[in-house]
Amino acid sequence: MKKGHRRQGVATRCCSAQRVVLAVAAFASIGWLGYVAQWRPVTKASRVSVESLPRSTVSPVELKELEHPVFDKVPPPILEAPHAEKSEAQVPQAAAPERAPKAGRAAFLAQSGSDTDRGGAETPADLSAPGVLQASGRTRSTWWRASDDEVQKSDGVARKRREEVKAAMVHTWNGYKSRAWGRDEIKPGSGGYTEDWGGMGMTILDSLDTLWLLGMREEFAEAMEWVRSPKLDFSRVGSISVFETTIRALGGLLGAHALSGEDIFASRAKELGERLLPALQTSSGLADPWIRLSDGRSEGKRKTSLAEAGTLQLEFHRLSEVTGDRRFADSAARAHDVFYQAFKKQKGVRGGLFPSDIALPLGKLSGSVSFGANGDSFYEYLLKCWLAQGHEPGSPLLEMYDAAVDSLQREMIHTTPHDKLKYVAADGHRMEHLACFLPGLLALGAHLRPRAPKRDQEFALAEELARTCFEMYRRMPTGMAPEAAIFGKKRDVDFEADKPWSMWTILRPEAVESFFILHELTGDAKYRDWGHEVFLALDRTCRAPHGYGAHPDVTRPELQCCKGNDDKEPSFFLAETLKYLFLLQDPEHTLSLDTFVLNTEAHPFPLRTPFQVEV
Ligand code: DMJ
Repeated sequence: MKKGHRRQGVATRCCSAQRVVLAVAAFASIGWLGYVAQWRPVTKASRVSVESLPRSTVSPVELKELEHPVFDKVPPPILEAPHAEKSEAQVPQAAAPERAPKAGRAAFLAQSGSDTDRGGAETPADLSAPGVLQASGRTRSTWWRASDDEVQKSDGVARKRREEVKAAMVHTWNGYKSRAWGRDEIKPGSGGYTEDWGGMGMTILDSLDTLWLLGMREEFAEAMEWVRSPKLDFSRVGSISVFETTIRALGGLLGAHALSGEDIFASRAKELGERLLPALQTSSGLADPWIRLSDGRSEGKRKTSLAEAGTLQLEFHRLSEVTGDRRFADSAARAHDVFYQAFKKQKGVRGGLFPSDIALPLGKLSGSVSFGANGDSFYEYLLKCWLAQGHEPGSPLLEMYDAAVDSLQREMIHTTPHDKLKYVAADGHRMEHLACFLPGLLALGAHLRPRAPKRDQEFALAEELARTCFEMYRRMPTGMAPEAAIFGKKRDVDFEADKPWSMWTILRPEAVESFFILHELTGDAKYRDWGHEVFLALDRTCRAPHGYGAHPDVTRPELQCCKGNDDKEPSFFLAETLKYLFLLQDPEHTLSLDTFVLNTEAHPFPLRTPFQVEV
């Protein structure tokens, strides 16, 4: 008899006898429902089925067989949950460095030692407070190569470009506001809407910090009032993807809190975190991928992916920092324990590469290795969680990240014979646009690991891969990159759009995310030029009456965007694509990569222990 996938509403590390009793009780009530429930792929490439991806030779492993977790460390609390809501609508003016300390802050300082223990004025607590934006500046990097003159010239051009990006955000925000306010996503062609994320106004939650960063303060205030109002009611939300809700909604609320300091975002984040918590409290330690937000019940999914299970920890860690409640970080960190055990035993894991499919509830790993759909952000969060948790040397997260980068370079990087373009692929020489986050990650990883022996090589690879991602745009007749490209098919052509499966575009952010990070670290104006070209192509190809939408075939400019199935504007377009395009062209932005970590949906969280470049 097959078991249903159950919710475990109990402390995370209960004894096995309790587990058995709970399992039987839970199974009796909901087990058969879980058994019949269908798997729905929910990760990055929602239009690419899991089955269509190439399979690797990695053999399956039962994660459940592995030993006890080793991650006993959890972050100490920083702030208690702020609940002092304001009664009247306000237009927030700016982050407020002069703000009085929050209620729990003194307590945190008392328990974690004096400021001088952690290095003087820039204390961890100070940097967690709203207002940190005022203190941080440009990222300092070994690879900076722009002269002052070049910077000045580039900044002048960029200031004009950032206004064009802002105008695009105004266009799409106005469309959403007038046609789909409070709905998950607008249909930009017809002016209709979708409620694909459970009906929690996902576009609002995902866009808050973009509005803030683009200086759209009145729009931000309106969005904040909606968040404060009973219209945002998590208790009425049904079946949701835990991964998507965490990175978009929880991440969005926490990012808005970090930038504005408005308490309502912290209290709404806590409320949402409480509702998501049952999904993390499973017997395997791997999150239940789908639950009902209204009552926490499992949808009984029998599969998850590496990306879904390994892309929750940054948000829940931040939620613990903000609320002072360790349950969030503790519960999410269990998945990293599980993955570390699999890594140490090298059962089913090859070097630092993990298969992307996970069968539940036992956690059996199988399938292909991927830095695109189903795998990508798992690797991203190894580095980013290590950074957010204090970036200590010797951390298991860092060990896994180092191994992943090493294996990636040895096994998955290829070069085209024609223009010597580097690309990343497992089998089949298919590179997804999703994998274009990798140049940014590799560059950030090289920057943050001054003692990594091959960091120069990693940084050079990052720049080469970024060039390939740009070429994926530049060489298409629309100027937009396809969802995936096939490399190395013909000797004299580097790559082609993956037709008929993945020649469409859905306004993804990964390439411009990498351009932003590389520009921050090098000052090289070419990344701004590339971002601007992408923006112009996007504006030309995907603009619709009520926003921006998908295009069916980037090789055919004569086709129109935003019709039928392409009448869709993902919230990540506002959360990420437009944000990165703007920040890339914004010389005045203060989101230093040394003081902030951006989650996989581009929501910024201040680092409790800022990174300092070694000189
Ligand atoms: C976003 O939701 C996030 O970037 C996620 O990590 C991947 N998929 C989309 C963007 O493509």
